[in-house]
Formats: sequence, C-alpha cells, structure tokens
Amino acid sequence: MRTHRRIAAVVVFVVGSVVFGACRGGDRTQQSSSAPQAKPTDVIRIGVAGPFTGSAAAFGEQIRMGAELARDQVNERGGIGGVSVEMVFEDDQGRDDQANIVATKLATDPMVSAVIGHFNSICSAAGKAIYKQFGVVEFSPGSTNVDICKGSDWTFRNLYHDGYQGQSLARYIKDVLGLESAAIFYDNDDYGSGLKNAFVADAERLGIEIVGEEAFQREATLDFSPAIDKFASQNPDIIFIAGLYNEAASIVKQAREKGVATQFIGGDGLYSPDLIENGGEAVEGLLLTTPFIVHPDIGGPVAQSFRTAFREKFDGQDPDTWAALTYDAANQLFDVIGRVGSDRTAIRDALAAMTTPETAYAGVTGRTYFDENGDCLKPAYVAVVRDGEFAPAAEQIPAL
Ligand code: ABU
Repeated sequence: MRTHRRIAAVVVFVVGSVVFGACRGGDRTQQSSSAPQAKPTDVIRIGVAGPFTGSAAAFGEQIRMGAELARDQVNERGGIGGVSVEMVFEDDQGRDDQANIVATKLATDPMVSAVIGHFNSICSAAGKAIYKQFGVVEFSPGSTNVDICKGSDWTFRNLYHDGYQGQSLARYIKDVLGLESAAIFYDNDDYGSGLKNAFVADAERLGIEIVGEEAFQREATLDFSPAIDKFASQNPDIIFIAGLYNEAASIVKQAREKGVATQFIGGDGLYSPDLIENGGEAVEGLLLTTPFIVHPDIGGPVAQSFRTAFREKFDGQDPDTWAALTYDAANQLFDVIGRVGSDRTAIRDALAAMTTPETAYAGVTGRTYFDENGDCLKPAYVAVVRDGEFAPAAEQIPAL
C-alpha cells in the first residue's frame, strides 16, 4: 500500500507547467510551458496511437492486441508498484491529419504519461512537434522513416530505420541472391519514398542497376498494369516494393495474372498476415525484411512465452512483429515507470539514458537501447512466404 501511494503521488502533479529534464547526451533542456497539469489518480494511463481503421488496419489490430496483452499481464501482477495501468487507444487511421488530432488529444490529457505510437511514419512525423510541445514521450513500434526521431528529444522507436533497412535489402539482393538489376514500386509517402531512396543509394553503390521506379498513391492506386507491363519489358532480376501490404498484394497478384514470374522483395510494410490473405498463391516465395520474425524457431524463452500467451488470449491467433514490438514498447515503459515513476519528463530521461546493451530493455524482440536521436540499434531479418505463412528465409543478411 505504501508503494501504491508513493507511485500514485508521483503521478499527482507530475506534469508541471515548467519542468527541467535532461536531454539526450546529458544536457539540460526546458520542457515546454504547454505541458498540462495532472490531477490525482489511482491509475497510470498510457496512450496507444495507431491505424485501428483504414487500409493499414491489420497493423493496428496487432498493435492493439500486443498492447492489451502487456497491460493485462502487468495488471495481473498487481500493476506497477500497486497502481493499475490503463490504456487509451486512439485511431489515427494511418493519416497525418488524423494523427495531428490524436496527438493533440493524448498530449493535452494530463493523465497520459507516455504514448506508444504512431505506426505509420507520416503519423509519427505529424505528431512529433505536438508531443514535443507538450512534453510527452512518443514511442513508435513501427515507424521507420530515417528522420522520425530527429529534432525531438521526446521521440523514440524500438526498431531499425530505413537507412539501415534499405542498405540491408540492397546487400541481400546483391550478395545473397546474386542479382544485378531491380525495378521499384513505391508508396509516395514518407515511408515508401524514404525507403526507396535509401535502397537506391545503396543499390547504386553496390552496382545494382535500377531499371525503373514507379510511385503509387496508397488507397488510390488500384491498377498497377501500366507499370507492370513497363517493368516486364525491361526484365529486371527482381522487383522491390516499398509500401504496405494491401498494395503489395495487388501488385504481385496483377503481375502473376499477366504471367510475370519475376522474384518480388519488400520492406517491413509488407509484413502482415493480410498480405498472404489478400495475395494468396501469388505471394508465395515473396521475400521481405523485418525487424523481427515471430516464429516457433525464432527467439528465446521470452519470445516463446509471449507467443504462447498471445495465442491463449486471442483465440489461437498468432502475433506478428508489430504486436511483438508494441508489447516490448509497453513493457519497456512499465519497467521505466517502475523505476522512476510516471512523470513525463522522468520517463523521457530514463529512456534517453538507455544507451548501451547493458542498460537496454531485454524483450521479445531483443535488446532495445537508443542512440542520441532516440533511434534503436537492432538488426533486420529476412522472411519468406512459404506454404501460406511467413518463415525465416534460409539465408539471412550478411553483417553490414
Ligand atoms: N515501417 C513499416 C511501415 C510503417 C511506416 O514506417 O510508415
């Protein structure tokens, strides 16, 4: 009970109008005077922002389940120092205009101690200035655009960025698959264009010829035939898709219907069970990079017990990498709050101090620790669609 009161007391009045905290690298920085005043409470409230509806909703569903599992487990253990955890789920629909609304709602709620999200890079980018202004952590389990964490001491992520992912893809194509040319489809948003640019830079450095690039508009482009016909005539060794699962499934299906047998590869935005659901037989053999693979053969006891608990809670459904990263983000926040309390600045400072493997949070997806930007140093894996499921590819990315 004493611990309960102590943590509850930390929650009370923690978000003062002017609070001083350490910025990354140990400097001191002044929190915005926009930070709202907290009221007394007996719960610790965490915001979870993601695409719970819209064309990326399959990601949102897994994010929601990963967060709920972490919340329920910590509450079953008695909460954090005896205080229950409550989660507030806000739907950004995978759109930057909605992300602005959601970020403002969460950041101006004085009871929200930290936010897990957003997923889409355009949403994390849209929310960044708002979370910074109101002094609340934005902890993304999915956004990979290179610039997401730059320019704010309040933004963190627990997966690699697209500079690394693009480099990994180029290395895999050249050094593992031994291919010499590629064509590219890319989503014309922060994620797709950023990943495409990173890939092209490294592909050209490695001597992979880029025979063509075609942008598409998520949710608006439905017919990929003109670009498929053009690429078919150019006969690249591989076609790279920098986008999300819905459009990727359509591209590969339309290509196969036209008799195009070229190997496809994608980034982590393709990694959803809905790629296989929508793409069916056409996506068999597709390769993709991912920050983690939830699979019976991958991960130690922590990853396996997460998978078992997830399946038990959600009627036999398997978690995907986004559920695992969200679960880890939630538990890392719980761990930090257990150590420093639920004050927004104290949480930020404690995350920023996790800069080495020794001070990292060890979770399902490996060790999460941060560089001076809040970026996370974790590897990329290659998965393949095999017999209607994602499996680790036989060969993985050589060390970069
Ligand atoms: N990194 C997966 C796709 C989400 C995004 O960064 O927009």
